[in-house]
Amino acid sequence: MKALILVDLQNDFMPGGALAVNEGNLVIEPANRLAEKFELVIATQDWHPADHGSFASNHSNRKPGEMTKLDGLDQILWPNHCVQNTTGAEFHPKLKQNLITRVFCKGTNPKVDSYSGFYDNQQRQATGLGDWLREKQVKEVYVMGLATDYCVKFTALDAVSEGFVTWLVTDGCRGVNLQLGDVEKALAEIQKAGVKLIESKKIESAKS
Ligand code: VGL
Ligand code: ZN
Repeated sequence: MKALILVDLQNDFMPGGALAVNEGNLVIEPANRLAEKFELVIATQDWHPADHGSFASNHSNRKPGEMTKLDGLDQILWPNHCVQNTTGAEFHPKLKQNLITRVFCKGTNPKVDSYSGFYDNQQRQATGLGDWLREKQVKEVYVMGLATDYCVKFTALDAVSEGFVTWLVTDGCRGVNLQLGDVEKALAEIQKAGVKLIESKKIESAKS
């Protein structure tokens, strides 16, 4: 069994959003196209409480982009984003949500950030995604979404280390690039870990 994992296709990561990813909106079209082809479609949803420790606004005199420590772990400070039950946390209005089998929320613990759809950044708390995929006999996952250099990267890395054959859908991802070259670095790192890259069109032609 194969599954498609759509990472954080939420308003706050779209152009004009609180943590806007350049061209983030352009991945909705491939997401909808591929979702039609997969029996199992998972969406991850960044779902922070307002007092989340990754928000610069929750630390005195700190700005987004600066570093801090959260529970001993290096943490980039972000603008407030994907706050639970706000419009910014909702999926892009054009995403065909009826094709989504299950949503897994992450980032709910205010004391630790969670980039991966599988675990928090301390690797302590599982979201349930790994067990759910195993229960469904999934052996292979296709990962795409936002952002390439954060949540997509860590979701793909955890997928490989959990033993899934893991593909990254190249045209289905866009990155933050806080530093120039971050996206390229992320792609190199995940390929080194065993993730394979593929274009959405290739998946469609193989599957139909
Ligand atoms: C993300 C930074 C903070 C992401 C989420 O979805 O890549 N990045 N929270
Ligand atoms: Zn977040």
